Amino acid sequence: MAFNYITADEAAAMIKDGDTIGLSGFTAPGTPKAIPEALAAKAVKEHEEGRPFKVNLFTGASTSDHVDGALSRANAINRRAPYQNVPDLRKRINSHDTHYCDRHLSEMAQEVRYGFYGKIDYAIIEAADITPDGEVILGTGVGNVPTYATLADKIFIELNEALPTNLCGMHDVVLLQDPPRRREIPIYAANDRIGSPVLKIDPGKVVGIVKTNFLDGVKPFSAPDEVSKQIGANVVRFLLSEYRRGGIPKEFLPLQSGVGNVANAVLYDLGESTEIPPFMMYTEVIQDAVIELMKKGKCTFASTCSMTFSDDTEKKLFPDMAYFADKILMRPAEISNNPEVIRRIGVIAMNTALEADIFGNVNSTHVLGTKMMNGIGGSGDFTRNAYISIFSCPSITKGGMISNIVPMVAHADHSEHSVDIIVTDQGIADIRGLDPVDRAKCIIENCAHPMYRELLMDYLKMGKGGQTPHSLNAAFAFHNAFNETGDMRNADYARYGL
Ligand code: 0RQ
Repeated sequence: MAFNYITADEAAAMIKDGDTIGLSGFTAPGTPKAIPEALAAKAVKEHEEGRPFKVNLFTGASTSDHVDGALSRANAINRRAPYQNVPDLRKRINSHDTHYCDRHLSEMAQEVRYGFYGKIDYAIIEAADITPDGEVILGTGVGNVPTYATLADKIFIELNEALPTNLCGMHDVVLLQDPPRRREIPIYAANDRIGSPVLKIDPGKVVGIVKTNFLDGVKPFSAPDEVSKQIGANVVRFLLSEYRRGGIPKEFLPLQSGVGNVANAVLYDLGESTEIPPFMMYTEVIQDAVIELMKKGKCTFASTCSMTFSDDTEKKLFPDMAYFADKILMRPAEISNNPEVIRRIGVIAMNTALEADIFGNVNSTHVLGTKMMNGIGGSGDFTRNAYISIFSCPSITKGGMISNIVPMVAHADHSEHSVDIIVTDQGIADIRGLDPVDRAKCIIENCAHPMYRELLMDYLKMGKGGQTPHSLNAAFAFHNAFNETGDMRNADYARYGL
């Protein structure tokens, strides 16, 4: 392959209004950085000169300010999938400037291959290295790049010189066959490798290589606050009691954990536990805390879609990557989040809710039922298929004006049929095997904040019969009270005739 080095501006100049672009990566790691910024600058110029310019953008998951931030500020994203978490893009989505299609992360690649999203014009791939015959050593995240690179008409590569070439060997790149020819995925333990260490692309499709030099820009997490610590301690208390009673096998099970303060607190407490044996992770993202667990020998292996490490950790880790080479595998999202594998190897899933209702349904995405926060991400892939599905959230938010436990969620991402355990700072509700009324009592007593328990219990008592005793006219009394008075404690059932 002739290495045709170009600038990010030259690459952006080739991309036209209406083009569809697939990016490598998953969260900021592995995601291209220079061409999207140049594209945003081009969009600003086009708009100033009165011409329309928007692209459709498909990724692995969230990206970074280089991508979703810059392009949203330029109002240059028409259609976007499958997950995002950048404030500027959130605004565009909620004002309908950007059409956001929020999908389960494990499904995006196959749906693109099935043709549900139209054709891909360009794939932009971040690489740590590339061989003349088109073997790409990917960066610190994979996402859906095997599919985007295969389907795209043309490819740009961002060769990121800040990445160590000894990332080689840490990827497990696979492209699944599509029905009716798909076979089982031969992963029987979290550390089984099934694919190639490199992404093979058609060198004839590469129109240009842009040299860059960026760390991934992930900020370190701040120390968990008291509420996160309490939630984390409750999750670990549940895992320990389940382990002691034999509900989790002696050798333990692989863990999936989200990102953020609670996930950090859980991992920290698990690391401190002398009873829980060393474990593996089968997850979509690993963060700094996992490195500490690996150094301690507590986490022996992590299958992931990306290494979402802070810049400081990347700086320390990159020279020492060989130590982690047999402890981490980065795989495409349709493998890291694959329902078949999650169910087979018995992953314990731990995710975060915005709100949960008294019957066990969970809202992960829509603030007060209407405003998109981030998206469902991989939470559905793991929750629906896990050995045990745990959701956590604080019992109250905004100083108590919001109860995170409500009569009925204002948007449902995970249903009562998939959710096993709900944890808040107040305690643990184990709702496995319970009928709806018993689930409601368990959640109210163990998870709701004391200031909301009576209101929730009254709602349950006023229920209008049936197996799930909702009063549909008052089901959103909490949300209506917040919208009208700024405080859910003002929920007034009398106005609904109860
Ligand atoms: O508002 O920003 O104004 O302070 O929502 O709330 O408590 O900081 O939540 O950062 O832990 O994210 C579900 C969004 C939680 C995330 C969600 C307000 C609150 C605050 C944020 P402010 P927190 P977190 C694993 C799998 C879906 C994807 C997923 C998420 C803001 O975990 O995106 O699970 N999950 N992927 O004040 C109104 C409520 C509210 C509320 C909180 N009930 N009503 N506002 N807020 N609860 C991911 C990976 O592995 C990558």
